[in-house]
Amino acid sequence: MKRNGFTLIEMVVVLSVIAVLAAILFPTIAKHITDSRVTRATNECQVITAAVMMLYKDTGKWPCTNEDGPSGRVSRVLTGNTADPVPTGTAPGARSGAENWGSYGVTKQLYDYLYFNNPDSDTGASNQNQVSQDYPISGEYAWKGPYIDQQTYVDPWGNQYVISARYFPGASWSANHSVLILSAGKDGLWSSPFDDGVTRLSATTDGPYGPFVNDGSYTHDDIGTVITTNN
Ligand SMILES: [Ca+2]
Ligand SMILES: [Ca+2]
Ligand SMILES: [Ca+2]
Repeated sequence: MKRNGFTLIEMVVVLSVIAVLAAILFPTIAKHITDSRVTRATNECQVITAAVMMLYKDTGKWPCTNEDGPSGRVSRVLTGNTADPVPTGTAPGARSGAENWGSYGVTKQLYDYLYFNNPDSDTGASNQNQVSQDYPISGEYAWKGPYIDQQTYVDPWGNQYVISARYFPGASWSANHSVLILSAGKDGLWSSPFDDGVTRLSATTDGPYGPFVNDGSYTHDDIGTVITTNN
């Protein structure tokens, strides 16, 4: 008997097999994509952390700006262009102060410390290397950047990373707080307390929590690193 194409039964069998394979593989593939994004975010946080440490080694200054900077201490350092989004929402069960990652105080862009020599209140390449306003460019504490090989960083979900620069050493409130560089993660919502640090992690009333310690009482997908400052 001569055959033309497939029988209905054959088509049903083939489509069923495809459907089963897709059902099996899709969650695996989706998880793999998510994992690779988490890895990228973690790597970028580490790259930025290393660059901040190099800046400090050369200039003796943290990217928080007090004596050199805009009026008011910088509370947050953002890593993208000013137009790139910074999440403002908080996730269900977010810790107290999580909203500060999206809104707190005076902000400045990371590239004004690590890519351009411009820690004062203005912004961008055209305002760098100003004598007595920006880092010195000669002498023992000279700025020797760029410390990063790209001007801006946004996380794998399109949002800026945020550094809790308020807690770099140099202000009375910075003691016993960790400086974090943090991504809001896949959900684009903040869960971690802005002032997460030594005090909060050791307080029995608070319990252990934060971006890296989870007591199981809440879930979050924030990603970040700690910048160790010895304060
Ligand atoms: Ca200036
Ligand atoms: Ca400047
Ligand atoms: Ca999150």
